[in-house]
Amino acid sequence: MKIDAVELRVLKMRLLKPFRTSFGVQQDRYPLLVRLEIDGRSQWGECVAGEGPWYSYETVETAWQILKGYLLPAVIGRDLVNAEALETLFAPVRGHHMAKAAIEMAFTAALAEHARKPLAKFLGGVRDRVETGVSIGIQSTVDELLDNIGASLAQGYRRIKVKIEPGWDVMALGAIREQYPEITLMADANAAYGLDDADHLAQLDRFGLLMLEQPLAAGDLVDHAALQRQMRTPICLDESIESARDARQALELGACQVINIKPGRVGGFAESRRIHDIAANAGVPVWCGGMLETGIGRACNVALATLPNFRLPGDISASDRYWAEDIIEPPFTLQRGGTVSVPTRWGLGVRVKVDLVERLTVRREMISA
Ligand code: NPG
Repeated sequence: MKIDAVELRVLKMRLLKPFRTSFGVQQDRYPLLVRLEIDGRSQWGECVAGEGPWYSYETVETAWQILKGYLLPAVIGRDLVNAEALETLFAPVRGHHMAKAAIEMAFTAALAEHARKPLAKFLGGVRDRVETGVSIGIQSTVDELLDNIGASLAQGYRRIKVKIEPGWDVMALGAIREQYPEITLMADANAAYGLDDADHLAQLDRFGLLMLEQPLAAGDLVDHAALQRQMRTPICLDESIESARDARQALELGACQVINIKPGRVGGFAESRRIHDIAANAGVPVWCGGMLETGIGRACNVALATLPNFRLPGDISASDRYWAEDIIEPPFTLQRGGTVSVPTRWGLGVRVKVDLVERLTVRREMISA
């Protein structure tokens, strides 16, 4: 199959509620969308890069530039038999996995459609529903945090993840456990601590957390291994794992016991699959993270999370958690048991609301050969 042209767009979308992490507060999301033209048909994809270089060095602006300047010229007009062929053409560009993933995932969805399969089946998925949880940002007060958790549980979410940072950890988690001793609870630090905090972090062991996500900096695999030796709570890595090689090295070092796979962070579905397999062979469970995606990225995450070793609930909440109106139809909704249904139509499996996308667009450009 051949990609004839690619349209890049940035949308401006207001989040229903501001989202606060240890990086800062986010009120608006500027999703970077790609629309591949293949055989006269459109195939949409989403880049998960953030507005600033906090979670990763990649941003909406750098992804646009790398796509336009390097990645798209390498693939437009070339015959591509599979996603690996695309990866080979992208390989000379170092890093920039988020920019690469946007194209790889859209192209894979096109391959699925061509093969007349839903994306999940095309990837080798084994489920028709995926378990999901919520990610609750840092709140101003403990009461607000508890209210927020209560509301999420009432909606039917079964796993609660809370963001933590120094000054908002032991006290906040203690208050949660007092009110909700039994819920499935985990914490995400987004790299806010250092190994000097090991004794402090070890206090989290008493809260029976499902896992502690990314306590230390992304590059600190050795320090994560040292921290894991000092804590009972399983450490999960997110920012640290940008490739299958990272996953292999992290597991060899004992740096984590769980891996969060975000296809947008690791370059797409093919690399996600490799990480999934490495973890499965090591007996380590994985789950699918989220990056405040629109329904397009969400559909990709849902499809990936149907693979067998996605054994823990993902951050794949329903569309209405973030958006007044999602840009896809039908929107993702929360189903019984805190799950989201896997689309059954061929390809990406959801319809993009092109009129709405048009109204939300703040920047666009067509790239062709
Ligand atoms: O449900 O999509 C979601 C958000 C889940 O907390 C979430 N994502 O660190 O994993 C993270 C965090 C994040 C969001 C990171 C946006 C970067 C950008």
